[in-house]
Amino acid sequence: LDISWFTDSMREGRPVAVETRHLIQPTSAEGSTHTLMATVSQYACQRRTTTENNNKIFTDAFEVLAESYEFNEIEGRCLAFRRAASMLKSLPRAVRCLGEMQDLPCLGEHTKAVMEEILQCGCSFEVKKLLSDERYQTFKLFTSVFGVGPKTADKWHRRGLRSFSDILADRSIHLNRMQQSGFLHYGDISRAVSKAEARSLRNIIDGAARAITPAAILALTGGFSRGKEFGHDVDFIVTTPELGREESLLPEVIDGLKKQGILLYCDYHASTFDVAKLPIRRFEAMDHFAKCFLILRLEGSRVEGGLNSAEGDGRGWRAVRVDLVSPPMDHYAFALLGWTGSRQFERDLRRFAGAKRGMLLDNHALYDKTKFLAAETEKDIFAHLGLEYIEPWQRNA
Ligand code: DCT
Ligand code: MG
Repeated sequence: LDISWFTDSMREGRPVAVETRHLIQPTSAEGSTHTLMATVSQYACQRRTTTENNNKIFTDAFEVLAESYEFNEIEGRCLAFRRAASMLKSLPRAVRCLGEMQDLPCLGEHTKAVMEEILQCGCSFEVKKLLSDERYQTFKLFTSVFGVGPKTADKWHRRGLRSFSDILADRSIHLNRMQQSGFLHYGDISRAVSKAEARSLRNIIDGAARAITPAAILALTGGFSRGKEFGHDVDFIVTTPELGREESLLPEVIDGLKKQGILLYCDYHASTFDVAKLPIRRFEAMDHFAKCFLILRLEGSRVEGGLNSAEGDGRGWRAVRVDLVSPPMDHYAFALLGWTGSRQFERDLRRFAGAKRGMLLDNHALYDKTKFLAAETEKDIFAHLGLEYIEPWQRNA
């Protein structure tokens, strides 16, 4: 996952004021509104969103605006643009005129104004201005480094630094281990990971886990489990049904990768998960399961059709970001649902659970008041929430 969200303090999971309007509107079921296209829910977990985006012209613009608000730590506006983009991605066709916007949920004054401008002029001048803005460009560049979030980017920007060579030449700057690896492998890890590369990594992790225990369970999560062709990393759940064994599994898998000589970077976090401390009422960006953020060396010879490499790169290998998480088996379904994403789908699942059902959902568990609702599969969790099941490939919200 994107490490910069360690510092992400979004108002995730908490209901916002606008929702009360939907609660008291007798004509709209579950916060839905009728439109020319279909019935569109304001919750991503009640929409089916494939990787086919018919409104890219709007959502690309919204992403620039959301990012800019994120850089400036204006969380509410950032989330408003992300939520609007997510809703548009679920539509079966492009929005063609102003009138069609009126009945769609998640659109406010600002988002509608941007869409109107795009419909009329083909682009948004606010977005154009941002794209050529020096501060936006510098933040974009700095946060593209593994281990650099908006706070660090801001610190460097304030010091007058504008390029990678500025940073690397400044002796007063101390890069942490993650950022050092980020710069070292910049070219490789800023290049997209292909599906074939993800498949090859799956075999590698599977082999490493099974060498430790034949009972090991490996599940692909994140963007690739939603059917994306490319990703910025590859996310897996690695665990075992042998009780308590999952605690030591991850360090042993890491050790195995090291012995193969393919471990380029490892940031391991031991489990801080404690059932006695559930439910966690405060939203935390990171769950408590054992996990590690890795950079692995992937040989081209192990990838069907070869590496997604830069042209003329004759090394025969590339560095790839891989995340592994290891929940205990009785929380497996919650971890799987949480790590499958998308980010917006997860946000809305939690928001829906709270606002519509008075329940508490996170990557660890689902609680109805103080009662833990057990689940073996993702389908069980959707059923507990009274939601229609949405397949992973329909969660690209
Ligand atoms: N996640 C989340 N909330 C966040 C960040 C991540 O719930 N703020 C979950 C959803 C996806 C999963 O973790 C993995 O995160 P990423 O790898 O960042 O997302 P992705 O969908 O796999 O995207 P990419 O294809 O770019 O890796
Ligand atoms: Mg990912």
